Amino acid sequence: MNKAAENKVARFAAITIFPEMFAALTDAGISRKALEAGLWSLSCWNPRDFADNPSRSVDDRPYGGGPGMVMQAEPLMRAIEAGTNSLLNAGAAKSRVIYLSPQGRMLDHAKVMALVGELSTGQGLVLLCGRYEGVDERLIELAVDEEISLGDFVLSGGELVAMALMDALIRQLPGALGDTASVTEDSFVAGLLDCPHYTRPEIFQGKKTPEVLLSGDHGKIRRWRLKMSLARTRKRRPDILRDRALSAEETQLMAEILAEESQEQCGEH
Ligand code: 9WO
Repeated sequence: MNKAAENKVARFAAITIFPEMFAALTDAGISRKALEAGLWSLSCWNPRDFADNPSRSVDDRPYGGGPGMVMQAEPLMRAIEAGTNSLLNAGAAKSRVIYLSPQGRMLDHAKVMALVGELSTGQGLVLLCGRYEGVDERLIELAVDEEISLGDFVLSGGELVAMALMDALIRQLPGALGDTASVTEDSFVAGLLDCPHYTRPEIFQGKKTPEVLLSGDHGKIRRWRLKMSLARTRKRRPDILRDRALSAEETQLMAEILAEESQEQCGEH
């Protein structure tokens, strides 16, 4: 395969003591389809395979005491080097190591698109999945380029976060979704929350589908959806609207929303 064609593959390497977890990504849904289409590749590197003790342990007690165990730097470093080399040998132009941890910068849509851009230039991503109480800090200083968080909570390990990140990236790869419009019209792409969705039956447990969606008037439907997105974002995530400029149409819709809201309040009093 020539270099240009190789660069179309988004290359991942995961550093994990639970490689079998990644079947969730390789064996189901859009990510599976995209894998079968050759849009991405994953190799898993188990630190246990790089341990130098017969029991293949990769953790030890924390210096300074305290509960739990810490992942040792040595087997992790060897696994990261093996993963990095595999990406480069497979045709990646270079690679970066990302550690999934609650200490990282929070992932958002802009970051997802930036990483998709890096992958499309042929840069591989090595995803370091921690376990136990964490990873020896010196390994992070020496081998990790960036820490990424999904939010302010703690899981049992970084694998589910690595998979969530990969899923967010894979669905943005050109050709990953059957309907490419559904990627661009997605939640957050317009910088707003998604609008509500309805499908058959028209009435479910007495609750009707909004009339406008049955009207066939596509201009009206588009405006209604945008208005619902604005109203939802205002109600649930006002922080998003504070950071985002509104178009002329959005400003007009927002005025309608505010007018309807103050009318409702009058009715309550
Ligand atoms: C476990 C623990 C147990 C007792 C006291 C303190 C403790 N801290 C941790 C901990 O942070 N464990 C982490 C598990 C170590 C790194 C991998 N793990 C992880 C990553 N859990 N949650 C994430 C994560 C990553 C990105 N975004 C959200 C959560």
